[in-house]
Amino acid sequence: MQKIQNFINGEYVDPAEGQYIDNIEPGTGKVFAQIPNSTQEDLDQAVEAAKEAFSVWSAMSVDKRSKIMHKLADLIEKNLDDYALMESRDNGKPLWLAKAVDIPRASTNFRFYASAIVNFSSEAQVSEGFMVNYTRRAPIGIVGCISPWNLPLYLFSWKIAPALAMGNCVIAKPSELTPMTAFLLGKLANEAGMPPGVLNILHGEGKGIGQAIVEHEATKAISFTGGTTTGKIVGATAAQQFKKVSLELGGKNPNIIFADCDLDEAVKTSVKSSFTNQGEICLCGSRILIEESIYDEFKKRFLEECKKIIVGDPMDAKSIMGALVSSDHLDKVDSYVKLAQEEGGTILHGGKRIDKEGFYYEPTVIEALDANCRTNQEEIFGPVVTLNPFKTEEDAINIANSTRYGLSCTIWTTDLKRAHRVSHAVQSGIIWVNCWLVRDLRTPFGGMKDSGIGREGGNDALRFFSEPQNVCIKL
Ligand code: TXE
Repeated sequence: MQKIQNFINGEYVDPAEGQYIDNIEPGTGKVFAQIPNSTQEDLDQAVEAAKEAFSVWSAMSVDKRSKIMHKLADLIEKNLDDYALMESRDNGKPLWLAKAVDIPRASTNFRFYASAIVNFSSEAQVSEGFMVNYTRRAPIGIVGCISPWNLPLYLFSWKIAPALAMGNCVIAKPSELTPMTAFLLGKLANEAGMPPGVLNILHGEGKGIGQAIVEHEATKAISFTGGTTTGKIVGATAAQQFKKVSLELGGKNPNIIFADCDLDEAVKTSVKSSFTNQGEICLCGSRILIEESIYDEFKKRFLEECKKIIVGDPMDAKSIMGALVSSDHLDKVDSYVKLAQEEGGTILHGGKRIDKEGFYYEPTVIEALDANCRTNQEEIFGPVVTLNPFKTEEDAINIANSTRYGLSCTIWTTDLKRAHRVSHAVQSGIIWVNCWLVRDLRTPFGGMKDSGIGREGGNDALRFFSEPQNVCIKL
């Protein structure tokens, strides 16, 4: 069985206290690897390495840093098949999805920030005849990047790429449920020519090494993606030392279908926004709100499409959905489906575990729930959606805004004015009109309300990972 290691100062090393935890393959339910359960000593070694490396990396020309990151992007592309296989075995997602989305996007993240840093310029304000101000943006130093299990390398690289591009050294921790592709990345960072200590990757539990990274006085900024409950702890811990913090948390996203929409497109894309990656994407539209006049028609067509979804072995090209990430998560999803029934919901499709080894669950559609019940308010983060009729545009907006979350929203309409009106009224950081999950990496990414603070993406991320200093010159 494979035993993976931490990556510190450009070398793969065993955890100082020799503790390991099992990593389970969701597709089979069997132990697949052992991962370090890192401790303070491992973190201290990573901090020492990062401190040493910072003077080299931050002083390196932007062009040179950019070239190393482009090389890393090339290497990920070259290793696409191996990486996709690991990601799929580690997470339970279909192999085709890891190949088509997760790994290419990880490479794009490095490529995007390798280019973005070359084009990033300081702001200047000129008060004619009086003064000139310019804002210098310096790297912060050592930063902590903590990522979740649903899109392992995609979200890991989404954080570390801007941090590295800006000239920071990184101590990163992938989720203990999905450590494999982050583990492999160390080797490629070396091959790309990244100096030792610039990128350090520690594995282990969130409450242990994750919390220690946030608490360590050497980490000056924390970028975290994960659950809202954990985000609260991370935010509170970071606040004690006035650290910069970016929190990308959960969602309970509305998918609003107006009667004037292109129904074919709305149905087709709603199936994707409900069940892609087993519904384990923070941007999935888990509450489908449908205008009353087309409710029956939408429901009929949506259910017909749901019946075509094949759930199965992640390695099988025919599987549209694979396994959920863990046995605990499977229990959580199942408990919400039971709760929905207690709350008066009717299961229109699915609603059960699939009787085979591994953590498989049917795509599940539920109706006849109150907008304020727990099933419609709490994040399930699995293949479960609710169908909810609405009467007027105002109703749709009120229901959309009724949860504590505000991450993303999809609106289906052919009325241009309504598209703008509803977009502006919905409290979500990301709005998609007549599409879903379409991303331009230059745009600000993140949520309102309990979905987090701060924005990732484009120059927002480069600003987050830098310390602004205003220089004023009197003319
Ligand atoms: O995530 P956690 P979990 C949601 C989803 C899911 C729930 C819990 O609803 O069911 O969160 O999932 C690390 N200090 N999302 O428990 O705990 C942890 O090791 C520092 C939405 O798996 O938030 C992992 O690396 N770090 C989400 C990362 O935080 C800590 C994606 C995320 O784990 C820590 C995942 C601590 N005290 C879950 N405790 C999204 N927004 O995409 C844990 N960690």
